[in-house]
Amino acid sequence: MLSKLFVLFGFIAADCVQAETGRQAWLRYAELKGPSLQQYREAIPAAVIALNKSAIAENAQQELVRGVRGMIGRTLREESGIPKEGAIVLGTEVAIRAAFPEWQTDEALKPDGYCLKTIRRGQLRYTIVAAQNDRGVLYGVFHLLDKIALGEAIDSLDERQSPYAPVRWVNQWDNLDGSIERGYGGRSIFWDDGHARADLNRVSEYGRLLASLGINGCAINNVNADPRILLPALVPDIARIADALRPWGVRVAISVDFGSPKTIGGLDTFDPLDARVTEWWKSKADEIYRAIPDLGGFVLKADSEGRVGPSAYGRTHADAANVVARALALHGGLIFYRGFVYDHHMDWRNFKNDRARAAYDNFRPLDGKFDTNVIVQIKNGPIDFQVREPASPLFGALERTNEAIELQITQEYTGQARHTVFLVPMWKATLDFDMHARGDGTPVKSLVAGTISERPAGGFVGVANVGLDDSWLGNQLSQANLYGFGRLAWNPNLSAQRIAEDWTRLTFGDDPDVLKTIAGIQLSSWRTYENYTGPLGLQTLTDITGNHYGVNVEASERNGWGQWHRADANGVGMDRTVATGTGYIGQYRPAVASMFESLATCPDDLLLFMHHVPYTHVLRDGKTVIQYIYDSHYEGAAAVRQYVRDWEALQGRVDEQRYSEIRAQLEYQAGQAQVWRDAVTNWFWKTSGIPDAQNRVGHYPDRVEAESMQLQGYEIVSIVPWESASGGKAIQCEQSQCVASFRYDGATGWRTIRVQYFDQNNGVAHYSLSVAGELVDAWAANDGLPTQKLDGSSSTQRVIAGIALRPGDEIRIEGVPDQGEQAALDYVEIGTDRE
Ligand code: GCW
Repeated sequence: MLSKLFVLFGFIAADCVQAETGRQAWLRYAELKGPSLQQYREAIPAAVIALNKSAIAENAQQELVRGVRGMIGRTLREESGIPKEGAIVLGTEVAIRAAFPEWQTDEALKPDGYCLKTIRRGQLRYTIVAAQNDRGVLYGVFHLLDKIALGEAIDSLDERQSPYAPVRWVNQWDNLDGSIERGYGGRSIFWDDGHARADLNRVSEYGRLLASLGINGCAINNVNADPRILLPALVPDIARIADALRPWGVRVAISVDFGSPKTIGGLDTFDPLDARVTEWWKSKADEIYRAIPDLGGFVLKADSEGRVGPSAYGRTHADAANVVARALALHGGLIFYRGFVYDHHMDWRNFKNDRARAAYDNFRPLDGKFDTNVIVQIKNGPIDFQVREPASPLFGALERTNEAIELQITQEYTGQARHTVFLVPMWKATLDFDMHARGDGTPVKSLVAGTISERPAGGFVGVANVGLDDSWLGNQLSQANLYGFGRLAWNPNLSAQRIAEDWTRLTFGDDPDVLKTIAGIQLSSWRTYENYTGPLGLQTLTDITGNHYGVNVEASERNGWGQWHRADANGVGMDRTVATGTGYIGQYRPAVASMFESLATCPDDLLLFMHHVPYTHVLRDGKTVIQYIYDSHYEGAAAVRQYVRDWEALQGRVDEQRYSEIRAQLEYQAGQAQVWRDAVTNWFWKTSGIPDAQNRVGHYPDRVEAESMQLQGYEIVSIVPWESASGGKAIQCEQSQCVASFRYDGATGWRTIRVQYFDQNNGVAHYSLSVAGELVDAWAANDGLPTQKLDGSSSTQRVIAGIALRPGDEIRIEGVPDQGEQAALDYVEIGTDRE
């Protein structure tokens, strides 16, 4: 008893301390207020019974107790039989039917599906959570708690829910050393220093978040797999992680390296058709399944980006997938074979070459040759998680092969969690896109779920990459992407608005202004980001051979990676037409292909992905391509500035920690959006020679370039790429301290001073700013931006509002470098206050 109480209080105390760090995400169970609290207090029975005994069922019951205690302030009594009072009863359909023979249903639930039903016996009211399996019971409990959190009535329930697809998985690109490839939320929750972490509490917490969304599988290591994952010494580690996730109904999978039979297996080959290799995979699978009988399976990235694969022996992807599949089949395991296969040494001079063709060209000829427990895991678009891509044609081309769509929750090319980009609208655009695979009515979602062709497995995979940070993903608002992925995987017919609103209410509460502002930011954020990073299907104009973060318009050109946009003096865009281009468009079914092939019907949002056009080509809204590029960048940057103002209006209505984290994030994003805006617009101006009709590009009346200031110690440097710094130049300090100053020559008034400086990750430089001899601000360049260079990735903005300026005032910035970080400056802008 004592220990039970201790656990109870420990857990309540821990809850309070951690309450608003973001770690509880959308499962905060914050206390309800006002009349709804009273209603639930009246509606909620006092007892709960779990009819089935299993770790998952136990968790379901505990979760219910926890949620009701948090939201309603009532502690449910755990009973073992149906009491003679109202109660919440949890159980599988079989168990519920035995206890409530009067419960009739015609329609069978699918695996993981559940039903919430109110059954009345005289005066007594029982709230039933019935499911096909234990996992479904857990999902039903989460759904019941969601309803309470969202203020929905629970006294007369009659609801059935079944998942849209059997596969609802996340992948983690975690390395065994604890780093995460493309992870922005801290170090791995799973791994550290070559082994599973000693403390796997965060893994259990993650399992709870996943279960609340109906996610039922998780691959726990990078698809760029370290072959050591298959060493016998790692099996107990995998087993421990599986133990932490199992009570949440989440099956573990591992990513494997196709060369393993040779690298760690002692064979001299990994040829998939060699009998010794077949035997090796079989005994390896047996060994792992002995320790983890419910392992979900393997994920395999082969013949891609330097990974070995079947091509080493002239074998096909089907040969490779099947040799592993057969080893797993005996244990009910699946193999997710990644469709992300392409040549990254393509000759860029050949205008018929096209990376976008690769997935279809590689996999279409193999349709029907994969075993039934193989799932081809296909990225949403044909390139690589760019800010906008068309749906991969491969979705419509495989008729006899299981498919899963791979969506990237972690924001690799979409701002790395430093920019708020809610990806659900983007994912929905693909999921709802009709591939015309069997005439009309075959949207991508139905193809991946196998509902069209009755394929046995398939569904949704999200690359999540959560880490140890309290925010999980590195940005409080980015959590909505994990949430949104789960909701769509369960039901892709939900609207983006519904998902954004549910998430906001669960995560931040019910204040209507908070809801309006956050949902408003989220729902417009993808278009906003696209506007300043790569509109019209240009793809993200980032440093694609480097960190995939800052702006670098030409990084995609003249190399073998194939993310070309082919912008030159005369025009822009990849010609992927059948008539004159790479023929990529011909990979779609005729109805889709003809829509993309014709300039008259190709959507403007994908125009430059499909066609090469002159800058003067006129879009549907009457603008030329070049003017659209200018305007969209100004609109995008202005929209983020507005997000900051909108957010600031919420001060005091959102808890302090998350309020200030999000304010800082949005303010940073506003500065970066301006860097992108200026870089891309200047690059296209210089390249096309066509000026901005509104005369904004290249004209910055509020700006004082650092290189034109009075410099003491600072020296002028050229920045590469030139477009990532204003005027192509910046100043840097190679001494112990330097000064840059100038005299303000504008009108008297309250002003906001914006200092554009560089924050590399190789030191912590310090800056101070004084006005007319008075120190008004000092700051450290201590952000962990992903570069050591002076470029668009490190360029960042300090905003100093509320400064009274008079003509002739000296504005003086002092920079103190640190360990190679040179306290560099790009420019200062002086605007009217709060501009
Ligand atoms: O988007 C690219 C990433 C790689 C990743 C690869 C893939 C895990 O830049 O980091 O590798 O895709 O999806 O395999």
